[in-house]
Amino acid sequence: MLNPEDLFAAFDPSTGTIDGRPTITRHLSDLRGLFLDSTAFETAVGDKDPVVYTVASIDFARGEGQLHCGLGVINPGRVGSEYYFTKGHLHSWKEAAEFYIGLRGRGLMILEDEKSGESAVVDLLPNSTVYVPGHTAHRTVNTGDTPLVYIGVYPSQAGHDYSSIENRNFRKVVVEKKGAPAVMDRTDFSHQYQS
Ligand code: S6P
Ligand code: ZN
Repeated sequence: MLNPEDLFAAFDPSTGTIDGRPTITRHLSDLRGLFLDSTAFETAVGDKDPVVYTVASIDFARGEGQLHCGLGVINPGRVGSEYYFTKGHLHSWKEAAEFYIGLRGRGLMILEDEKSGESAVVDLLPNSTVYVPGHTAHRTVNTGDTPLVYIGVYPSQAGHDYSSIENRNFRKVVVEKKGAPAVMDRTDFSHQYQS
């Protein structure tokens, strides 16, 4: 059925909402265990447990060949020197690729091949796209001082697999160094925070 009311969706990049569609909100406490500095993390969670990001999604069409999309907004912020980021995931249907489209702000995507562990860190900027191949874990990082706003378009059957990321995390971290974002190997950093 070509029902214009289903096919059209108005979104607001300022609020991160899509008219009539659900939005999920991730607070800092939802990211426990993923940041390098656990002491800075608990301090930052504090009483207020700030919102790190929201994702509104359009998922009315399901099945082979169908597409979903998400409108993500990551607030600016850091835990210690590490910039705010998304949980990160593989797709449950491993072959599923995804296009990210930058709308506002500036950030990076950390990509990691699930088999070889090869990493790439790619700019996510307005008027640009990032292609996430299948079998590639992806995390989005806001390296700016304004909200990072983007859209992701992915097969309806992609799904989210968060568990492998929660267990081993990404090999690359993005930290503020002398006022600018720097990409480092996690192994070069983590010893500083081990007690
Ligand atoms: C879904 C797509 C995005 C993310 C969003 C939040 O495949 O990649 O819509 O869901 O960026 O990230 P995460 O890792 O918390 O799902
Ligand atoms: Zn995805």
